[in-house]
Amino acid sequence: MGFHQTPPSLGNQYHDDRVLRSYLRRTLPSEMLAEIEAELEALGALAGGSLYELQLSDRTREPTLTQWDAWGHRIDRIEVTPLWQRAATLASEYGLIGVPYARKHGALSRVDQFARVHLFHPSTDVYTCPLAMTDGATKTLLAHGNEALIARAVERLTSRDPHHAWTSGQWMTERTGGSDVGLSETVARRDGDQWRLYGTKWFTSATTSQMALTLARPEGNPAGGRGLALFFVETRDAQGRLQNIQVNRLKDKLGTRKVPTAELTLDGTPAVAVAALQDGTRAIAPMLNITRTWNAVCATSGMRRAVALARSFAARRVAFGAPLSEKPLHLDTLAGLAAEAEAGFHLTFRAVELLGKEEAKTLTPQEEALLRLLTPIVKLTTGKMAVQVASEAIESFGGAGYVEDTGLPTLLRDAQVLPIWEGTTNVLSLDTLRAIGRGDALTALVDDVNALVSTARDPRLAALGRLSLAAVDHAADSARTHFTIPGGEGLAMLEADARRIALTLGRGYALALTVRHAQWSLDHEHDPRSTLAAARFARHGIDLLDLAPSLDENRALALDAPLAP
Ligand code: MFK
Repeated sequence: MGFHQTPPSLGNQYHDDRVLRSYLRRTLPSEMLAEIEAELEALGALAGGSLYELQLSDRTREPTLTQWDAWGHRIDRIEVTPLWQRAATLASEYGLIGVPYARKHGALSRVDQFARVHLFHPSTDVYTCPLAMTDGATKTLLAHGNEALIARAVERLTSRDPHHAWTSGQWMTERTGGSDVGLSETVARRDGDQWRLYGTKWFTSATTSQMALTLARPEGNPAGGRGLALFFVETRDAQGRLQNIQVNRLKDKLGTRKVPTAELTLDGTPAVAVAALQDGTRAIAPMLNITRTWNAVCATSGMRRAVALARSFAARRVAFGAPLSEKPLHLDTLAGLAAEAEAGFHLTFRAVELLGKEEAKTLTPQEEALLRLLTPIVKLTTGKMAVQVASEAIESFGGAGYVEDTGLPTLLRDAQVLPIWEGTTNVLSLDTLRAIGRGDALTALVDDVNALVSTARDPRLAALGRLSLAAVDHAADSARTHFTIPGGEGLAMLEADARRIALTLGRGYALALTVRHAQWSLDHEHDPRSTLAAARFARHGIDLLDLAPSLDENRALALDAPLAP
């Protein structure tokens, strides 16, 4: 018998997603679920059917950049692949940006939107990148209240008509680096009654967008983030020509190969100030917080896809005399992946719920502090999970997972960007500390964990709830203790522990949310699977702060330097 295997297949990705469906049953009023369910089913059918087939057949195509036409004109035309063209149409038609701004279902409109994104993302090779930025730009324009720009762009950004809709870029990263944005070198100069931008943007995702929000330093402004200002740019003029923008090249990246990420030179690009001519990093923060939420949703839905494919394969692949789905060790591996995916889902959708409440203006002050803290935590926690799950999932296919024409390696490549863009794990751990340092976000988080786990009546869930509370308490105490140590020593210790603190808060909160859902599922669905997910997730480790090294130990090990006696 030769090495012939049956490939994995996907069914309707809404029907098959127990976690999503159970969550929506708990969270949404039944009339709302009945109203949106036809669209979720249709998206689920596409995601597991024709869109998935198109994704597989589109695998080797990549965006192209044509810099010159035959007659010597600089044109810098980027063409995206058929999968992305189809994804753009579907994104508008299914309201992936329109739904939360129409706000038909009040605070739950964000849950509606991100349930759609959860189904859409894994079959569209990261078309969610321009969508995330489009959502972020919409939110940012609305937050700053610049009526002329709102009138010009928001209706297009949120349009459900694919022929009318715009997407937006978010041009932040320069040659000086992506994390320390305050170093940006792009200059804004006045030209009569408008601004013109001069500089190089080193990473600009999805450069085919009709507009972008970007940062530049108005001439004469001081250095640092405070001296930057937030600008609105339309990429093309009324004749369709790029507005003094040159596309130098497309980036040759490890993953997100369908995303046309470019290096741009702006040489007098007309721009409009979105807000005050200073405090640019603060001004763009609403955009960052939206794209970070998208990142978490996409991390979670990518995990769900990896699990779905691995499950399908396990039922078909026979080795050592039986399907993998009958092998205890293989099942143990898949159970671990499913647990991570479920806990990541509940963590992410908690942030989604709070975002919806913020926009419906129904957040309490405690929830406001919680949302600010949760956004970086959710992004960094799920980004790390997504890489581990993708790596383990492709391993579960053996050699087939390492072979390009199965389509499986893309799972890992596209997961690997999630802990990097929109703030690396370390930058977001520091942002977590920034959020902790303001207001009483930690108390809000600990109180919420207390409330969530107090719903657990099942003895196993109650024990898991105590574990979650102990971990979150430990992280909160650790952060507070460092803050109280005088001098620079406490802050240095805090910074060294920042990732452990953030991940312990993230995993602890994810466990509490899964426990709460599991109790509901036991009560209303008589389904123990979320309980099993909570228990398995806990076994992977929640409290990462035990036995944290000292600063001197870290230095010795990291730099291979002698340890001071
Ligand atoms: C599949 C999903 C797709 C996802 C979309 C993908 C698109 C990819 C495109 C990109 O990758 S774009 C590049 C993304 N870049 C980043 O995320 C930057 C990462 N670096 C940071 O986040 C740094 O922390 C930061 C640039 C914000 C540091 O800049 P500064 O100027 O040193 O900030 P500073 O002084 O700490 O903060 C300035 C103000 O902003 C402060 O407020 P005040 O002025 O009132 O004191 C901060 O509190 C506020 N701020 C910073 N981050 C905030 C925030 N406020 C709210 N939320 C935040 N996240």
